[in-house]
Amino acid sequence: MGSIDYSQKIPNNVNLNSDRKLQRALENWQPNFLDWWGDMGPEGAQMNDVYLRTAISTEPSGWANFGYVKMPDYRWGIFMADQVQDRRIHFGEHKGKEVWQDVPGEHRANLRRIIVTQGDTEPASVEQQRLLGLTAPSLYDLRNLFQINVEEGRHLWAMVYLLHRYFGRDGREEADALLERRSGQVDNPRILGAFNEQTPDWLAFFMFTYFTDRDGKFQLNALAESSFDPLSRTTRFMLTEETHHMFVGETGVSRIIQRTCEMMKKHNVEAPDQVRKLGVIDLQTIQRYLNFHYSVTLDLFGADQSSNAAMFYSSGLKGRYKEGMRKDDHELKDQSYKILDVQDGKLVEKEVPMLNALNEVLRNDFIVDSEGGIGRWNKVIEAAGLPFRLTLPHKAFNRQIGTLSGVHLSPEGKPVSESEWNASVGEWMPTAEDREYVVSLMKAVTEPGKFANWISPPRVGINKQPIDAEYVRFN
Ligand code: BYC
Ligand code: FE
Ligand code: FE
Repeated sequence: MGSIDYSQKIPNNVNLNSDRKLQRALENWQPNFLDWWGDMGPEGAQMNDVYLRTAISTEPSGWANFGYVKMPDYRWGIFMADQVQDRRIHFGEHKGKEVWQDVPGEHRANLRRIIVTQGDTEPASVEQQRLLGLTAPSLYDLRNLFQINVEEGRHLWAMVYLLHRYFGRDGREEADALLERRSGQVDNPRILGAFNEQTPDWLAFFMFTYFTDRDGKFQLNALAESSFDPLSRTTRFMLTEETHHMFVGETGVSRIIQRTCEMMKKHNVEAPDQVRKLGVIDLQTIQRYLNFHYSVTLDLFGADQSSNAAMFYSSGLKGRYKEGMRKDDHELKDQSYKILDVQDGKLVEKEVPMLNALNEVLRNDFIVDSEGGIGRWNKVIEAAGLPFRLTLPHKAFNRQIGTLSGVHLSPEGKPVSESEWNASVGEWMPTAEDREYVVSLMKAVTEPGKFANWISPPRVGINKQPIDAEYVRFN
């Protein structure tokens, strides 16, 4: 078990050739996916040889193989983690029963909706990142971008397989629609807010992969608990790939900070306009980007009180982060949870039934996890002997979804009026001028081992290759 059959048109470890009808349906979807990739995938560099990892097995030890691939030839496939023998439902109303190998009729619409929402984010992120290859600060970074892009494409395959295999005709229609929506398009946008924002520069890309891919980590972990076993197995394998995406984000931001601090020390300057004269990104702008990406990502967890969330949990469709390690009854019926509410423009705590607050529970787990990287980024600034510190803004800052969308708050959490907000928003969130400045730095560096002025080299290369390896070969 675990190994992947690459002799087939669609690589897979799900015995696809034992179901001819399904195989044909997916082989019909495949050229549409490739057309979408051609239109909306990375711009400009599709025919280059890229040093990519490809999954060869779903075993945690040695699951990937590295080699040069042209992106359109990447072997996108369908990979599931091995089935766990005698796996039981371990939360919600069906606790203790066997997990489902098929979709129970009464949960069909909700499961489809969860899978479609998850699936929609994957191509959306590729669309958001499609121009970044034209301005990569090094071949190392270019390769990492492309690695993430092909894997998000594979995550789309993972959800499309579930739709085709378990949801019949409406599943196939949803799979087609996943290739039709477009990030940021007014008529037919992607489903969730953050996936319709632009990712116009590499600072935005690294913030996105640090924060928004981390929403992926938490949502996938919650889905890995699902009683619908194929969803659990699929998402468990996706999580293996996700780790690298967040690594790219964390180290990318860290390397930008490191370079900025180096130049600040060398030239003994601290004021943002002077820092910019050195061709690096001032720490204040980094903080504003952080505020933006963090707050739009918090919105991805949904409303703080959600009857959907309660129903997803009670019926066993979606668990909590690390459900199995929590010491409670895993039904949560009589429990309550404190959330923030807005009263007369002020924030107050409010106790609500925990089942209805499960989006908030997951959001809080995400917040704790996000803090780790901020601490590590601050260590870089501290080591340079500079007083500046990055912080996560208040949870209610710049929110558009849920109760907290009803209040204006400073990043520190102070309620402000609409006019105060308008007067200060340029200090708190990236301005058009900030973005223009950052974009002005974005010039492709294509010589192996060379890095743009505004970012430090990484500490190590990919897969034990040297930092100056030719990670992308231009043809
Ligand atoms: N933008 O009751 P609520 C990833 C809608 S990222 C726009 O709270 P629910 C990745 C909501 O649809 C992981 N609309 O909803 C990362 C609902 O609409 P209706 C993605 C939003 O269902 C980087 C209404 O507001 N996976 O993998 O409890 C690169 C009421 O909301 C938003 C998942 O999200 C928003 N931000 O919670 C690549 C997992 N938020 O019904 C990939 C699957 C909410 O009133 N999804 N709405 O029309 C879910 O579990 C849930 O759908 C959500 C929303 C947690 C997202
Ligand atoms: Fe993904
Ligand atoms: Fe990802």
